[in-house]
Amino acid sequence: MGRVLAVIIWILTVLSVSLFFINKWWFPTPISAHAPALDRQFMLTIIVVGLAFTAAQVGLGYMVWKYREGSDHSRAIYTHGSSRLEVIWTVVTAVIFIGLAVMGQSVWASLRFNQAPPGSFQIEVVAQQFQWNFHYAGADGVFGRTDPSLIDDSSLNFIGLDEADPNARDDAVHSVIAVPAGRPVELLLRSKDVIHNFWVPQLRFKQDLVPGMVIRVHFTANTPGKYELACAELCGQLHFKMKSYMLVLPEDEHRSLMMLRQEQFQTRITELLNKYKLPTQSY
Ligand SMILES: [Cu+2]
Repeated sequence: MGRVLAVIIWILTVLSVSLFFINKWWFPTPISAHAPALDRQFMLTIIVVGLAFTAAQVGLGYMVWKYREGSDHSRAIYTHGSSRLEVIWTVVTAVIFIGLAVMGQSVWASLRFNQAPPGSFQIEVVAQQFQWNFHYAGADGVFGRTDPSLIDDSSLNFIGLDEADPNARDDAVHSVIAVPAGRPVELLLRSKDVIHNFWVPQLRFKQDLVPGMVIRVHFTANTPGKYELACAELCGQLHFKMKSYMLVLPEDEHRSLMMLRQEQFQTRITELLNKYKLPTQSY
């Protein structure tokens, strides 16, 4: 029985590791400027963790085989262990994992703690159960005033935009996020109710939206197209419906979209959603 268990452990190890080599179920093609660095870091982590996993499972199988019932070694002996060995593997593990964490945080932190580059295109994001609202500043490039007391979902004023403010007249609010290709984008993330999470897998970007906070993040999307946007935080009963699209548009197309007032803006977004197709990817 001990031999069978050892062999099962080894087979499971080989199967688990081979899933990563088949390369069938993997990330979608990245579209953002920071994605290659992030993917490299991810691969490095997977390789290190994969080697540790394989070594541990092969060792486990070996022990099960060697000390199985009925073998020459099956009689248990009492041991205090080896403090030296324990210190060595604890230090080695700590160095590897802290090292990986330190290396990985630089890309992550650069998108969150550094100021967005000058000339970034700003979008205010207001999440709510269970929809996304993206607030665009319009032709003047200035966001109209918003006030929580003006929020009225029944009249479709989801973000509390103050219609009396001259800066608000050319603003547009839509459930689709449209960003210019090749230009840095800064998001100002807010939530009206619970924690939501902005996630576009192709961007390699995921960020919580927390009630009471304005979280600033920035990224550059390089490949024009239509991509799925999901809320990646279980935010309530209809969480699964909290999805939308991100349009990455060539700069001219994006600029002319931003010149449009709310009604034409809506129509144009619908046209663009039909024009661009989701990336085809087999999983
Ligand atoms: Cu949500």
